[in-house]
Amino acid sequence: MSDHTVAGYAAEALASLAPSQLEFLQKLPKAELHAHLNGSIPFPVLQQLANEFQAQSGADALPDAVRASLDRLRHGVVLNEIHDFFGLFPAIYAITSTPAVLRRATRAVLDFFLAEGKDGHPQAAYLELRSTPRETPAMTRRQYIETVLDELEQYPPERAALIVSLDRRMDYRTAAECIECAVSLKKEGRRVVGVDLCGDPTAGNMDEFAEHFRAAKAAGLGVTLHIAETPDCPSPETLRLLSYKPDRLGHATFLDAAAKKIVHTDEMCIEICLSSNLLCKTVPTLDAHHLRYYLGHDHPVAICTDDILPFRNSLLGEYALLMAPPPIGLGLTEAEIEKIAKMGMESRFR
Ligand code: 6MZ
Repeated sequence: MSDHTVAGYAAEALASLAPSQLEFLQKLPKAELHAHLNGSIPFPVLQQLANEFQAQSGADALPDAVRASLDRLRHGVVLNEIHDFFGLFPAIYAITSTPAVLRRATRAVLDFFLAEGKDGHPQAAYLELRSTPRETPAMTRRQYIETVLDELEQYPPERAALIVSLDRRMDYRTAAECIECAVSLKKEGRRVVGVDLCGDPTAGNMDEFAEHFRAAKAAGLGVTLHIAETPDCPSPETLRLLSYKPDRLGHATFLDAAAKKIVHTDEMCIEICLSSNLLCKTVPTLDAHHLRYYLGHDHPVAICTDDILPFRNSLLGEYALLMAPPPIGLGLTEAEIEKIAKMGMESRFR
């Protein structure tokens, strides 16, 4: 498993399964709890949106840097390390910057996860989609969230809900505005169920975020935090984030013993993104993945995709990694996988 660029891990695992194993995974009700909207747009849809953008705004409307990132996404992203990954988003954001385009991108992501596939089953029985509200010349942050919700609420409540993400680089006022929007929209009966902390794992001052997560919890919103995603995430900061009492944690790859103790005591569900961690090279091999540790401790986990656009994976593919025989996958039994899928469903915010 040394030369994987995109899709390799999950695709190889899917290809190694017997038809009956594949059918078992397809039928299994699965929850997708960790998918970033702008990282989950199927590439052909993003390409179509980029073409339309150019047709409307002129051939030179997209800067060279944006075109270069689109080329990387088209050919399959090879990452040397996780910081390479964040540089892809300005290109995607240049395209999804109006309510009309954001709406179409959202619809494509929802369809990817929730519409019935060729096999007669959706990727996910339930999707908690997350996104960072962006202010652009064409929309306010509140309009951004409303646009996503307008599409998401086309699906019944038991199928889809929204998590509002705070980017670690946000200043205090911007993060406060996002939380206020999330809380007020929830009060209005809109389908916002939680808040998230994401972005470059080494950016920002996390002390400043305490109040935001307190306000979110007070309003009854679930809290999930990307935490200890890279080895250079300082331990005091990790403990500080855990003191905000999140319900779930994204990645949690580099928790030390003190942090693990809190995570176990408070039964915080770990959102596991196998392909993402392997492709971003924060985990060297599947065998070394921290999922093994959590399964060994009977600790709640949820299997998730993170960003299907750069990683070219799928929820079915991530489950195939659980089932495929080693070294392609973890070789878990159907009973074990069924239990994992159930943990994911039980860790929903609604
Ligand atoms: C941390 C990530 C991420 O919010 O604009 N994002 N943050 N770690 C990851 N793992 C590899 N993957 C995605 O979706 C894109 C944004 O999600 C965050 C990044 O901040 C990225 O800009 P939205 O819909």
